[in-house]
Amino acid sequence: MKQRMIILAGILLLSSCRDDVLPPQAFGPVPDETQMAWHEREQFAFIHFTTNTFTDKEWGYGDESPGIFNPTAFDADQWAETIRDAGLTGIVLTCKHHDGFCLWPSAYTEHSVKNSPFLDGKGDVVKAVSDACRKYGLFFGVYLSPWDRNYAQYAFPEYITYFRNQLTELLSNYGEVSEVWFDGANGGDGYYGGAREMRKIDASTYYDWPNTYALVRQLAPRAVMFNGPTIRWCGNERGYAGETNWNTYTEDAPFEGDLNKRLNTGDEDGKAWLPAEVDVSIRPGWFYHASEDGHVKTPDMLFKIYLESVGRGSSLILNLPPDRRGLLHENDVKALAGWKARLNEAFAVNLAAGAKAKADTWRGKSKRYAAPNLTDGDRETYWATDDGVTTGSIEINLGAPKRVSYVLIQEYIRLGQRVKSFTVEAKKEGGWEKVAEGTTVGYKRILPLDGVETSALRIRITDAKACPLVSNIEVY
Ligand code: FUL
Repeated sequence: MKQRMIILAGILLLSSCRDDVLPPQAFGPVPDETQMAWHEREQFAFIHFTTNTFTDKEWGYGDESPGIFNPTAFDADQWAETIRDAGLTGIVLTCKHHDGFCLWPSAYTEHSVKNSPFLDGKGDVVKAVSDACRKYGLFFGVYLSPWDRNYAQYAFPEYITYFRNQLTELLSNYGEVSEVWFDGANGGDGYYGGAREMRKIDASTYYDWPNTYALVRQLAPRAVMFNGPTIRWCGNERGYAGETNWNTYTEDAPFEGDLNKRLNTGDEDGKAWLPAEVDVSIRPGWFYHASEDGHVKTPDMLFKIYLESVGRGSSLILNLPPDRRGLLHENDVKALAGWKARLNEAFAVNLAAGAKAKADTWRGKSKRYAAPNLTDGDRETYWATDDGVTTGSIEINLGAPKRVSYVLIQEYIRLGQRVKSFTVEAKKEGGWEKVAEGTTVGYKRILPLDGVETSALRIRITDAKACPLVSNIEVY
């Protein structure tokens, strides 16, 4: 009898483990590995530093003497340490802004640090910053302005070779580069080797971008390209992604209307995975101006930016402009520390970690796609529904009544972005009460809940482009 029981239990166990449920197929465009790594970097620093720092300008004309570039207490370690401590994951440095001045001793121009008093012309800001990034565990990225107001041949074919030579220097001599930032600005007039004139180019043809992108792919295969083929601009410089934010976009679709708004929300049925990066400065300007020392964004303002960028499925690039000493200013350092404290406080204890999760439906009734995957802390496991099922309801049991201020949801975007709308409900005496709702989710969505008291939350996916795949739910 006992033996029969054991055999029966064995058969039952085997049949419950037998799992021939097919995994969901990718739906629409999906991120490649470089884009996936970019999503996971979440928030990072931008550094704007050049002769503008010393002329008090935002856009140098290109006739600035390299002699004015002279930071007196330059310390890239101070930047990197501050940035790491603020929870930022890397630095993208303006190696050359529109004025054409190079922060590294480029072999192709005299307009660089090599002709400045900084370290007697022996300095290399790009090297110092890339070294500091490695030392503090940060990724390193380069901004190389396509528009160059110093170079005599700008607007002529020769400049394209010059631009690529400089890109080659940056991508060959400073270790791994994870992001290349191609600014879209093209103002027209400039010094241009003394010509001092207006030069117009057709940005869509002049730069021969496909070949430059190929060069980046060859020299820095793991780098994403901002305002290029892998990352799009979010359409504003005020620090927010669209409340609806699709990672998909069709670059060459005929379009009339508000392009910046479209960049902000993406295209629901876009042909390519082209997620939006949110660029914003901690100060009103991109470069340091002493007159803006009193206008550094507060921790609360930065926190709001975080919720509306990273919290809407984008990555945030927060600009921190070093001052004339070559240091991040005390006010900026303080604001960053305050912001980090604010983040630590808001997201201190994940009330959903290991919490019981159940769903009204899951793929093939297989354990592999069941609700416990949502709270297991493993981003490679996910809850999924059957093909053709585009709604579903998930319940997270918090054990006891808790005060909840944020719900964080992540889609398993490796197989495409799917969720179109969802609601969050809190369990109340009389039943479920809707406390928040959203449209897209994407890599990460954070919804503020206003401190609701509840012992359980229900997340209902109310519409999706294909069967939803959700990898993670956190509750704070
Ligand atoms: C803009 C530039 O013109 C600004 O100076 C700054 O670099 C910003 C990030 O992008 O297009």
